[in-house]
Amino acid sequence: MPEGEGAFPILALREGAVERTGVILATAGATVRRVASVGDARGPIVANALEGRLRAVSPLVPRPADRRFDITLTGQMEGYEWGMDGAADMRIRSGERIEIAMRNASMMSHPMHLHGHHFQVVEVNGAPIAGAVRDTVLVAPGETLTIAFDAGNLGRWPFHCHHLYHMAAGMMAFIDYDARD
Ligand SMILES: [Cu+2]
Repeated sequence: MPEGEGAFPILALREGAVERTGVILATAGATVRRVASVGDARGPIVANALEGRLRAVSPLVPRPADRRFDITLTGQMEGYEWGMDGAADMRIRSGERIEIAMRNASMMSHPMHLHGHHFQVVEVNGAPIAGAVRDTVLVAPGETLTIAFDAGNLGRWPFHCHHLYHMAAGMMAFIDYDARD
């Protein structure tokens, strides 16, 4: 909150449209004015551009990937089927640097979530970056994004779209540590 007294709208903008909604945080006694539900400008389109501007405070030590998976996110509203082509058999070993390159061939954004690890965004739409460290990243329609992590947490870990209705309709995969570890 800013210093001092006042009322501070926190607005959610509709993507590509003028509608908005939200809450108003106000100090005691502040005058709370009505905020119109329609703004002057359209809300921004959610794409990978913002992600591409982020840089990690504590990035991975740069090194070549030992193993890379190329995954295409697929799906359509008709028939409501969603998929992760190329993610059927993702086996890794402890100590490896892993890269997962994702291309979103569908018309919707997918928040892709990996269990058991934090990963770094290392490529957005073809541009290599030392990007944000996360466990979930949004992959926008028609765009590409690559994540990297150091394998070191034995197990069988879900890697999936965090829209649970996409996950239930096919956007579900697993990263499996090789049993020889
Ligand atoms: Cu999804």
